[in-house]
Amino acid sequence: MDNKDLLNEQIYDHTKASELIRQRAKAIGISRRRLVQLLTAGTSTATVSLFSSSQGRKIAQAQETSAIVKEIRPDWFFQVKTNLEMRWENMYNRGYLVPNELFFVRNNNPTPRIDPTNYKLEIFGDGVSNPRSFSYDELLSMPSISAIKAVECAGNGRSFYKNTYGQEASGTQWKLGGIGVAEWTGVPMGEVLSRAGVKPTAKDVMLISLDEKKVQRPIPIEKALAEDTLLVYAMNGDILPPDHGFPIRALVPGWVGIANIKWVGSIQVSTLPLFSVYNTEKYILIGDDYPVSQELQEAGVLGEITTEQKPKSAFELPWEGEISSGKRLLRGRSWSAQGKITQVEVSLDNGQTWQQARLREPNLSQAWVRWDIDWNARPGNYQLQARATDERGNKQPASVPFNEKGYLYWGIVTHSIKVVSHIHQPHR
Ligand SMILES: Nc1nc2c(c(=O)[nH]1)N[C@H]1C(S)=C(S)[C@@H](COP(=O)(O)O)O[C@H]1N2
Ligand SMILES: [Mo]
Repeated sequence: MDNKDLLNEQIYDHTKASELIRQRAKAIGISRRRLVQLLTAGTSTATVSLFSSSQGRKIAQAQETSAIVKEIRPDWFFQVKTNLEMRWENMYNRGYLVPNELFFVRNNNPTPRIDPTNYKLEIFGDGVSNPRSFSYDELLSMPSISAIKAVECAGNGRSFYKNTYGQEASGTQWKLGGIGVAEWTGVPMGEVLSRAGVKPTAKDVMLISLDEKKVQRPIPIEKALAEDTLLVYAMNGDILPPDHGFPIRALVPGWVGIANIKWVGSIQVSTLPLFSVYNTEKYILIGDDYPVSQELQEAGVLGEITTEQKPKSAFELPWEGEISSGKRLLRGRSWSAQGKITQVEVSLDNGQTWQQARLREPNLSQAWVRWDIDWNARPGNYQLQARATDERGNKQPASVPFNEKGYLYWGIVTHSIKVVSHIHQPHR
């Protein structure tokens, strides 16, 4: 395989799955062939249990009160446990970037409070010849770049599986606010790794967090050394806020949200494949309509591992409630991890008729595009829809087949809105 291929998340995940099987088979002292025989002879439940012991693992529920540092205004966010979903209507009055205070938060554990004066980023493992650590000040003094990129949760849009199939996928029931775009400033990860003497034989890089459960997930060395993979210390021109990973988080552009590890405390560089539950048990597409490739099937893996996100669209409107009648710009945004958005169509009548939306600059790859149409909104009930196409030709479909964990929903979403006659309000 060409190493360039490993920049593609899906190819990397396939590679990982085969490696995992070989490793597990070896660990329990049976040949890979025998393992495959055992697995294919068993029921599918047996296959699941090899890869998903998550039923047995009960993640302690974090105290809802102290889990998040930023102000949790109910008009800014929907809160689900330790997560904050952005309310899209607030983006109507904003620019391209999501301000830090409005940016969604996806926390498996409470936000840790880290003192930057004691902070050390540890680089270790057999893939570096000069294992060493970096202080916060050292990182800040290194060459840095800024990149405008989206971070999107793999489960963004999950609740629409229920709307479509009447069956709830497990996990946080995000509508479409599990995404944000920011300008991230940081040191290229490759710069840090090269100062630690990264070896040409290095294969995988594990980003390990300082949070309570030490959330960690590997990326291939190829992605770690990519020019826009960053160790971030600033967000939209401010010091990185605690909930978004202060003092240092990873930015892994285009890959699912979980790749962007927050509060990074150490980085293991290995010449051998590395694994974590975040790419072997979670983030897997399981369902009747998600046939497993021959390769994975032979390896005994029950589902494809989640891959790059496809296009989605959201209106800058509240999900419930009313708007007043009159001429307005109906606005929204569309995005795809697979490239720029090339076209957005909008329907005011539940998909019967469509019109082209105007795309507004900038339209950045792995971020999003703002768009609008003129709308003379008359009183009544509307079923708004938007469908985007990206430069790879992915066009949002009417629906997306169900998968148990509810990942990667990119179907067209119906946004009901009631327009009421405009009542003149005196100036306050
Ligand atoms: N240490 C750590 N990093 C993490 C997470 C986490 O729970 N712990 N959540 C991940 C997930 S699932 C997502 S979608 C993004 C969300 O980034 P944000 O909270 O800055 O919006 O962070 C990722 N990084
Ligand atoms: Mo996520």
